[in-house]
Amino acid sequence: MEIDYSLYLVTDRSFLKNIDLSKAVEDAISGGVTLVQLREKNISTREFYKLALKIKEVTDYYKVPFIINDRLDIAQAVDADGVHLGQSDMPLVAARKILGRDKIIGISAGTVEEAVDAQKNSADYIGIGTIFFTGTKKDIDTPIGIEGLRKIYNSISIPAVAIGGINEQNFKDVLSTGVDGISVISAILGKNDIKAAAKALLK
Ligand code: TZP
Ligand code: MG
Repeated sequence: MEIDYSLYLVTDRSFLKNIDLSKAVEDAISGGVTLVQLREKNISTREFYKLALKIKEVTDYYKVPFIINDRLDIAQAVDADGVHLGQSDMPLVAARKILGRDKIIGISAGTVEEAVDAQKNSADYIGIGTIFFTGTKKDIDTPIGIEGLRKIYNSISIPAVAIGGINEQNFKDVLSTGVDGISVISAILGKNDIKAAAKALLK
């Protein structure tokens, strides 16, 4: 499967006002989002599973790849296209054994070493970050900035997206590094007009 990483939506229901996640994801896809990751940090396994099935109906309908954050079991149970794993999650080598070659595995990397290691161990793509300070993820040490992004991106040859504090003011600087796409939460889900927000970032 050839993946378009241009505009990668990561979900966070805490941003939504008067709209459920299915509708928000549908609006975002209508605006041009090319990839969707379901990210849930405080939810039971049963609720995560049910929500994943619901969101997958939307991504399947629009033929947009669907990625699950952290949970390989949920990804397998709903037959998602893949998982996204951080440095404290299931190790990539173990995850690959479980999921096989056909599923997408994305890895978060904040250093050259982490990115190179993920590439060596068969990651499909890297999520490079955190680029800028963001209120969305509180456990961030020091943002790596555009120069940090450039250095990491230049150390690998697999696709990569940048994440963390990316918005309509700074995304052009981010893309100037050559990175394959941007990954955002608040710049889309935090806006009243989700479709328009996605559209503005896509162009
Ligand atoms: N990983 C690194 S930063 C981040 C994640 C999930 C949050 C990105 O959210 P936003 O609102 O696009 O800054
Ligand atoms: Mg994780």
